[in-house]
Amino acid sequence: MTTKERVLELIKNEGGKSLSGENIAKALGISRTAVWKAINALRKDGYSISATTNKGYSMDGDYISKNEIEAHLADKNRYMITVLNEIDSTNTYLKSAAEKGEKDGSVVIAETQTAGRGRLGRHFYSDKGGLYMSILIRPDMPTERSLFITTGAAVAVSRAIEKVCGKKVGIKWVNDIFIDGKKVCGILTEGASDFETGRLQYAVVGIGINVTEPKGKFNAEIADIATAIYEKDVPWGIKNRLAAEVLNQFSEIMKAPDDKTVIDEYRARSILINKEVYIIENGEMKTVTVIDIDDTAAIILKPDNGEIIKKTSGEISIKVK
Ligand code: BTX
Repeated sequence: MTTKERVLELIKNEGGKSLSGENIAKALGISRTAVWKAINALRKDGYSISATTNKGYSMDGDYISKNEIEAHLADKNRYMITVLNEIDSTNTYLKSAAEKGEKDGSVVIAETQTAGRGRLGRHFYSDKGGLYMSILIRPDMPTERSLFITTGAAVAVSRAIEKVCGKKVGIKWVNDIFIDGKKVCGILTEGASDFETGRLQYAVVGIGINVTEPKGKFNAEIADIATAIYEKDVPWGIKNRLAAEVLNQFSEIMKAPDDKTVIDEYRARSILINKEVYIIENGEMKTVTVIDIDDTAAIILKPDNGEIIKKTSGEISIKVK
């Protein structure tokens, strides 16, 4: 084990409590400068280690580590991962990299975002406690099928949360994951298309998961509609296993994202089918009953006193009643 790995072990073993530089140095028989160098190297690796005067170094159990994510990947060669402490938006970052030629499989994960984005210019609150990741893919796919990337990502995140965290989740058409009636994850897929061929140039799939509630609680704007996977007893290092499983599931699904089995799973996880909801279309709100989601991921609705209609995600937003 290197000095860096031994320092990491000691800090992790404290389970979030602080350990002084002096005690680390004594335990490992190294100088305090060597401890300090190891801490800096660990921070460069993406570990979020806090330093408190007179107390020492500590790490929260929900830390994010590139090495640990990679250790849980099924295919070690599929993704190139970058972990950042803070960024405006992982989607903005990766889109700009994609425009400059960044490769398929590049992944950016951040502890916090200062300007996390949702659909239609909406804000996505991204305090510490969440997992904010974007995946750059360059699939050979006609642009009109790109919605299947979002539905595929929703199925991947659902499977990952269930498998790693043991929580039952549902999908709210088209891009949200819910636990117990509240939003725990949002997905934003952005991309560029080649107009001549009508095929996708790239897509950036942004996934924001509330793993724990932020320390200062959710912002008042979302306090009633948002939830986190864990209220307490957060398993140590959970974000790394969760991020890796999302990536594992996503690469499996992306082999054929419009495959009937994926859409069937998406539909089976829907929390809207047979429910009365509000739809918002051109600023107007109506009550409708959701009948089904079809194989193109369009939603089939029955308005009060109206004929059955079909809508795509670009046309309407849905509010759960
Ligand atoms: P959306 O437009 O469907 O949802 C945005 C809405 O969700 C907001 O208007 C607000 O009501 C609610 N909301 C905001 N923040 C949260 C939150 N933390 N938890 C629950 N509800 C919230 C959803 O868009 C797509 C979000 C994608 C976020 C990822 S994070 C990584 C990547 N980078 C980036 O900038 N966006 C994506």
